[in-house]
Amino acid sequence: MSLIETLAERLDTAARTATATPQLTDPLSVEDAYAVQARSMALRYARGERRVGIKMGMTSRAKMVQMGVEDMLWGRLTDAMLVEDGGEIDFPAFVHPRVEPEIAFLLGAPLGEKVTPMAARAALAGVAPALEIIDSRYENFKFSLTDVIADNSSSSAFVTGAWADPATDLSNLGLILGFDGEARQVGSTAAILGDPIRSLIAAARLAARAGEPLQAGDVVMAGGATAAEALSPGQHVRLEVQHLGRAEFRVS
Ligand code: OOG
Ligand code: MG
Repeated sequence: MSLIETLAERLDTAARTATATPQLTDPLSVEDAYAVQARSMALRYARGERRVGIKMGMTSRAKMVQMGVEDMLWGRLTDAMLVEDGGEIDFPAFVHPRVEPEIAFLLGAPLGEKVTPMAARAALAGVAPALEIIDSRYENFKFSLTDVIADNSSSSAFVTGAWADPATDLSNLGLILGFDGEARQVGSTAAILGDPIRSLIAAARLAARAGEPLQAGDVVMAGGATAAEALSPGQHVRLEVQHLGRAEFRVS
């Protein structure tokens, strides 16, 4: 078995069994790390999961500072990661889950490698407040850039609120992430590359270059607008985004 395959299986097993694994010791290029990610996703697809979109990461200063990773990255989302708005996540199914406030885009048309902000907006069918549940498979949630890319950029679950008018200006909307009615993070969508639409444009470019261009029906998660917060059983998590609405879930 090649190194890429061995690492993909190791990370897939860590995710499936909710067991932390040590950081990778083999020196990987960014390209190799994405090859590990693609291979680990192939294992999921072979078990019947379906790719439903992609998530962007490290698109805000707050996330870069919290994780010590400065480069934008991306990962694949599958139908098995989608949690219904108002639904529940099962705490024991995760290693050490955290939640972060995001914006989700729903595409109504494909997007190619080079798109203008106007073309990106025109391709949208909806925008929504969204919560990403990230769960690094590495011990202590510590990783290098290539470690986290290989680990599908910590993707584990996501919740999207009701889809709102895609013409909504997302450049500076206030947001509050709350646990049990108490604010934990307060921020603005402006933290996401100055305007989350830029994250969508980057997603279109990266997905096209990887040979899987964004399609109608795909969901794109723009990346955390604030630092992520650790989850514990029993919590009720709610995100409110100005003019857009809310998204929520419970941790069981
Ligand atoms: C890596 C994933 C980053 C985001 O929104 O920036 C990410 C991590 O922080 O574990 O999802
Ligand atoms: Mg995220």
